[in-house]
Amino acid sequence: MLRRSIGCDARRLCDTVCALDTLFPWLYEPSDRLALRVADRTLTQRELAVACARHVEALGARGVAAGERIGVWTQPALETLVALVAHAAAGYVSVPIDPKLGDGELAHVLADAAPRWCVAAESSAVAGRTGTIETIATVIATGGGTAIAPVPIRDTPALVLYTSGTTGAPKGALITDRNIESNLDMLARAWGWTSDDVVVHALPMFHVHGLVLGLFGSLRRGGALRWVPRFVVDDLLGAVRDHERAMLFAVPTMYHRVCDAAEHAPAIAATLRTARLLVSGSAPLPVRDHERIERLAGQRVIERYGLTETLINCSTRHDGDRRPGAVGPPLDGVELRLVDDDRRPIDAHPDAMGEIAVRGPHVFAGYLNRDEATRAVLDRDGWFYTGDLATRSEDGQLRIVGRRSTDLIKCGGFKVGAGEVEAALLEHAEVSEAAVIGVPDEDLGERIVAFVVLRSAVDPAAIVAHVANRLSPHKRPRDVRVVDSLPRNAMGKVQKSALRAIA
Ligand code: MCA
Ligand code: AMP
Repeated sequence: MLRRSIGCDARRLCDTVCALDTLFPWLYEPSDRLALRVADRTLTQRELAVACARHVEALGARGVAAGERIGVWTQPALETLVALVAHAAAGYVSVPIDPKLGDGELAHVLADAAPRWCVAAESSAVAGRTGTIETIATVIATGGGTAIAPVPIRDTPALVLYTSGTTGAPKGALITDRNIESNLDMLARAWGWTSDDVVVHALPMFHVHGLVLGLFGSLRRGGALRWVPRFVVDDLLGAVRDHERAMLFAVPTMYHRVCDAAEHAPAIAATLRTARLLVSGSAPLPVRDHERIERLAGQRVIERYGLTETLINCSTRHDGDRRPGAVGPPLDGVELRLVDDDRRPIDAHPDAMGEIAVRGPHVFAGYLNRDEATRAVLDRDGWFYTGDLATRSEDGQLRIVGRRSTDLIKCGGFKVGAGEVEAALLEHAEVSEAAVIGVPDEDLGERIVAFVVLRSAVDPAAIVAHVANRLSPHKRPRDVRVVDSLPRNAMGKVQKSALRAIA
C-alpha cells in the first residue's frame, strides 16, 4: 500500500497520484483552501485529507477492507461528508441511507445491499435500527501523519444508490468511479466549474443531486461545498450570500419556494443576483418559475436533466442559450437519441417525440442483484432507455414532455413508485384495495394521492402514518381518498386515468 506523510512527502506523492488519475487529486497535496462547510463547522482541504485518512484507518482497524459495501447513515453533519469522501477516495463502496427511512424500506436496503458495517455521525441514532450490522461512529480526527492511499479511477462500484421503479421495492443502482469522474468532468466544461466555485445546496446526501454533483463535484474541482442540511429559504440564501462565486444547486420545489419568498423580500432577490450560477434539476422546472427567477435574480437558470442510473445527460451551458422549458443539448461525451416504442431511432424527424436513450461512460453498471431489471433498461450495445419522453429542436435542445410510465411520481424532486406506496397501503389490515397517482402540484411538481377501499372506517391520518412507518416521509400520500370501489377495466386493471380525472 502506498502511504506517505501529509505535507513532507507531498510533492513526490502528488507526482505519483497525478499519473494515476484519482477522483480528488488535491487530496495528495492539500492546501488550506475551504473544502467543506456544514452550519458553522468547516474543513480545509488539509483537514479533510487528514480526517479521511483517519477514517480509513479506523475502518482498517475494524477489519473493513477496500471494496466492501458500507452503509452511510446520511445524518446532517460534517462527519457524513467525511465518510462519503473517504470511502470514494479509498475504494470503499458507500450505500447512502436516508436516516428517515421507514422500517420496511430500511430492512429492504440492508438485506439487498448487505453491508457488514454502517457508519454514522452519531451511532446512537442508528443503534437498534441496523439489526446485527455493526455500527462505526465517524470521528473527525485532526492529527496523524499518513495520507490516504491513492486509488486509481476504475470501472468498479463506488456507490449503491437506491431508486424507485414502477413496481416492487427500490433497486440499488451501481455507480462506478468512472461514471462519477466522466460525468463531473463533462459538467465542469458545461458550467465553467472551477476551484473558485462554492456549491451551496440543501439537498439530501443519499441521491445523485446532493451527493455526486454537490459533494463529489465540488471536491473534484478542488472547490468547496457549503451544505445546508435542512432546506430553509433564509438559511440557503444566507449561505449563497457568504460566497463570491456561489453555484446554487436546487430542485424546482426549492426554486418555487425561494421565488415565493423573494417576491416579498427584496434582500432575497438581491442575494440571488450575486450567485454565479443557479442550477435546477431532478424534475421539470415550470416555465413560469423559470421566468420568475429571471425577473427576480436577473439571470436565467441552468437546467440539467439526469437520472440516478445515468447521472446527468443534458444541460444548458453557462455561456449558451438558457431556454425556458428546455434542458439543453447532451453533454459533450454523452451519446443521445430518441427512440420509438420498438426502440428504433427516430432522430431523423426533428421535433418528433420519442423516448430518450443515452450511452457513454456515465451510464451505470447495472442494478445490484437485479440482472433482469438491468437488461430491461440497458441493451447489449450500452444504450440506456430512460423512460422519459422528449422532443429535440433543430439546434439540439431537448424538451422533456412526459414519462412512459405514469406509475412513476416525481414529488419535490424525489422519485416515488406508485406500486411501492400501494404495497405499503395494502399491508394495512383495513385496506382492501389501493391505487396511487401523481397529481400536478405547483409547489411539489406532483403530489401523491392515494385512493383506498376500506374494510372498516379508519382515519386517513392513520393510513398516512402507516405508510410513513414503512417508507421514507416523502413517499407518504398527501391526500387519502376513501372510495367504495376502484374503477377497473374489463381485465380488472385499475384505470388510473379515471382516478386522475376525479383527483
Ligand atoms: C410530507 N410531510 C408530511 C407528508 N408529506 N406530513 C404528513 N403527511 C404527509 N403526507 C411532512 C414532511 O416530512 C415535512 O415534515 C413537512 O411535512 C413539509 O413537507 P414538504 O412540503 O414535503 O416539504 P419538505 O419536507 O420541506 O420537502 C421539500 C423539499 C424536499 C425540501 C424540496 O422534497 C427535498 O429535499 N427534495 C430534494 C429531492 C432530491 O434531492 N432529489 C434528487 C434525486 P418535517 O418538517 O417534520 O420534516 S436525484 C435525481 O433526481 C437525478 C439524478 C437528478 O436529475 O438530480
Ligand atoms: P431519479 O431516478 O430520482 O434520479 O429521477 C430521474 C428522473 O427525474 C428522470 O427520469 C426524469 O423523469 C426526472 N428529471 C430529472 N431532471 C429533470 C429535468 N431537468 N426536467 C425534467 N425531468 C427531470
